[in-house]
Amino acid sequence: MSYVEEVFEGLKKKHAHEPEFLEAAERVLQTIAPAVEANEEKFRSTALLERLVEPERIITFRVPWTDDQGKHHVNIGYRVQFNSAIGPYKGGLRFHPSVNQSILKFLGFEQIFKNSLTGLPIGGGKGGSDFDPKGKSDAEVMRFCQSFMTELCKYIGADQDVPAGDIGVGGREVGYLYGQYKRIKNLYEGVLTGKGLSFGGSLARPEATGYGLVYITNEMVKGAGKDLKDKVVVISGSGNVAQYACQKAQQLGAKVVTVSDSNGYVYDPDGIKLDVVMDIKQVKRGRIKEYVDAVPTAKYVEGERPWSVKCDIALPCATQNEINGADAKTLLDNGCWCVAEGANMPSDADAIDAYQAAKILFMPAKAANAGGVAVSALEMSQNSERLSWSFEEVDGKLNEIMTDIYKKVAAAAKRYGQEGDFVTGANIAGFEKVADAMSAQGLV
Ligand code: NDP
Ligand code: 2IT
Repeated sequence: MSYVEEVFEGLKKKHAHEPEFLEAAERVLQTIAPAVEANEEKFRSTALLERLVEPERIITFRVPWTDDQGKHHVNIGYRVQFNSAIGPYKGGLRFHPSVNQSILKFLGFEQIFKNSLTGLPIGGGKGGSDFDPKGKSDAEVMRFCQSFMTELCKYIGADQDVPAGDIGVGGREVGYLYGQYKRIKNLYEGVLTGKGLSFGGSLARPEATGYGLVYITNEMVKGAGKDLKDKVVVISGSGNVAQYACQKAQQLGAKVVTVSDSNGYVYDPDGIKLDVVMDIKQVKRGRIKEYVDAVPTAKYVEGERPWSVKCDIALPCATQNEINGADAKTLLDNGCWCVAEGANMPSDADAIDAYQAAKILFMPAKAANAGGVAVSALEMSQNSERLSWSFEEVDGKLNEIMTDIYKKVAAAAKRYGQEGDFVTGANIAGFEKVADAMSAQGLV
């Protein structure tokens, strides 16, 4: 058995009850195999892969809070501090009822390689809670965030672990979390990113993931001798990533025809009106079906995802495993020739097999959505030097970083004889830097 297979077999035995984590680990281990084989002796003798797949630390805690009726509730809070070889743990917090240790380990594991690809000094982590912010009042969300941070603050810090947003955690939540951290620790430091502009946030952080996704998609499309002008784009989700992916795609001349949420999708053949989406999601905190109230010519399809809509480019921006093999086949049958992942692990293994068999352009999440965490790292830099950069400066750096990631990923794929296979390219390019740092730092 190869070293990579051995490590994966061991992982399956230890963590049989963590399907999402095993799925992410298997895919990474499989694709980095050629890079591991090139250094097998050294990696095996230092148990490098065994260390890579085991988090440095997982913190789990209870989060008690009271609702507006005075009823008491308890949720579970987590922080997975996966790998600090190249910098402080860095990664978002997810508040969603589906959150469990397996999902956070998969996200934390992916984050290691994503953060490495940005070229910035950030390690990998992820956290969150099974708390459901949907339908909760502001006061309830605030009390929950305060309780969550009362425990989490013991384990994080500007040079230790810097959380940010993810599903269910946006500017409002980051604000409440930051306030409570400062109150308890009496420290005004950049311990969270995605902060408001009045207290140390970075311009262009809200836009960063969606913009970055479109910047790298544009590079990949240009690499194939095409452009985004007039291309039909299907987007899933209608949250932070989806909204700004839609905005940048439209600015580059593409026509975005769908957005969705967990209840269904909207198809607007004339092009999605982003101001309507933003009003529903950012102001009213409503459901995407309300779109058709404002735009009666659009269609709302309840209970389905948008993958049956004919498109050139698909940008999944909602959640993991939202495109399965059958969905991928539908996309391909309808002529889709490019998929780039705004969400983390939105395509399942069958879907990726289908894209690769059809040889379409495919950029996996850890490269495609790295713009968010990259600008988070730029927010950390601004906080350290106690300065704020202009929107143009941050956005310009984001564009450079995404272009650089595209080049790195394409070059690594080519180096291992897999030209155009950006899955292999992203995993190997991300892995190499982390492996180098881990090797240099000894058995820790
Ligand atoms: P938001 O909470 O802002 O939006 C999430 C969107 O996805 C909502 O439209 C939500 O619908 C939908 N969604 C969530 N869960 C499900 C589900 N189980 N089934 C169907 N739809 C679902 O989150 P973000 O936009 O920040 O995150 C979206 C994705 O992007 C996630 O995979 C996240 O990990 C990833 N990501 C986010 C980054 C960031 O900077 N925010 C950076 C890199 C990746 P509903 O309201 O109905 O739940
Ligand atoms: O998945 C991700 O990269 C994020 N949710 C953003 C993490 C961050 O620290 O900005």
